[in-house]
Amino acid sequence: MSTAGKVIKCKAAVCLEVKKPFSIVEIEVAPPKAHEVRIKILATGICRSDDHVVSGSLYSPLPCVLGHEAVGVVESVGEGVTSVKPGDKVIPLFVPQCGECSTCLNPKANMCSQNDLGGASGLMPDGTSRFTYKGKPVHHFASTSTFTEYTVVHENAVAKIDAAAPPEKVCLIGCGFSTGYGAALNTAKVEPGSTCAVFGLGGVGLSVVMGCKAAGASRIIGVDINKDKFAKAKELGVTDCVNPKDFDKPIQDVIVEMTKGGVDYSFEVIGRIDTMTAALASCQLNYGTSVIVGVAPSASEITFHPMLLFTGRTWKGSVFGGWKSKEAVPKLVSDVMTKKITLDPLITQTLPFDKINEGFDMLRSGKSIRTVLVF
Ligand code: COD
Ligand code: ZN
Repeated sequence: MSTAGKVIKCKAAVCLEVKKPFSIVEIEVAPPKAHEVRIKILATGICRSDDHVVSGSLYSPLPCVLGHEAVGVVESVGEGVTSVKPGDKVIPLFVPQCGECSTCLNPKANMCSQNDLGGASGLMPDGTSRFTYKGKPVHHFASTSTFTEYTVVHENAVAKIDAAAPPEKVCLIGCGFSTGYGAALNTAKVEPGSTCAVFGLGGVGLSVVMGCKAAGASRIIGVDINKDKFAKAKELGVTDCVNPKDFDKPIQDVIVEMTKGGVDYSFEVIGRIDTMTAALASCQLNYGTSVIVGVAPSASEITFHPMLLFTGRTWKGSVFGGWKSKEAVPKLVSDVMTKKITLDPLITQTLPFDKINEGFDMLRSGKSIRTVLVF
């Protein structure tokens, strides 16, 4: 029996309060309104950004259905939707691509004005929610909300992908992999033969490493305080691993010494302001470029010596790897299908959706790279 046009009751992991485990409860998911798409989620990855909301360091209104890295199948579409239809395999997009705003019309930009990051409203673009729990509205998250059997997204926040793509793998294209890989290729534009330093060797940092390698970097320095991250990092292309805990001087001084002046490109993939300035100071004066990929806690502000920039370094940020989401995501999935990209090393666990709290515990303990939840 078709569910189109009807409210769907389904299971979701709702974040009711910060610093508390997810509550696995039954919610109601309203049908998609005009230009919206209701999606049955097949697989969703656990990303550190979701945990930043749970820990309270990143603000998003609660109660909320978190999750933003997923693959699903379109269940039904609202009036006027043309780019996807029921039955299509899709990836929700936490950075939408409306195709019409000044960002979308600029070939150098990807932060579409329709995004709900930063000053998060936790609502659909029309200012309402499609989720209800115990008769009260539940917020959306980052235009996506994937820790649920069914979600609703705006048409601008969903991309159709190859029907044959394995959901439990290509869900990483929805965030972690693309964010890191694109930071190296699109934002830094790493050149063959260059030297790079990647601060933080989690799922996103390792994807930066893969991007640096794909771009032909000849030396990639991996920086992490958890030495257990080093073996996999080396497998993926890191040439030198450094643990700041092993030195009694600032890590930037260690890197500048190792490289006789600093790296060409550095990346901060942790989300801490001290490592952001350390990454900047680790790159060459005159031409070094440092890219911020991590999101620092909502309330933080950075101070740094202006001389670091005056002497010629460039400091940039990268959201979703600089990719224009709706057009790039299907291509990245094709690259997985043709084995140009391999995601397997990034996935350390696949768990049933009900074990979401266990998956988050593994991320917090530093034991997992990416945990994928399947429905
Ligand atoms: N020095 C060196 N390494 C450190 C330090 C430190 N002081 N502190 C932690 N680390 C290491 C950890 O041991 C870990 O290996 C790594 O840093 C961080 O990895 P994870 O697994 O915790 O996180 P990822 O890779 O899943 O995500 C990292 C991000 C920085 C990308 C994430 O935290 C974030 O800020 N995401 C927001 C970016 C974004 O685009 N958000 C939108 C949707 S994701
Ligand atoms: Zn993410």
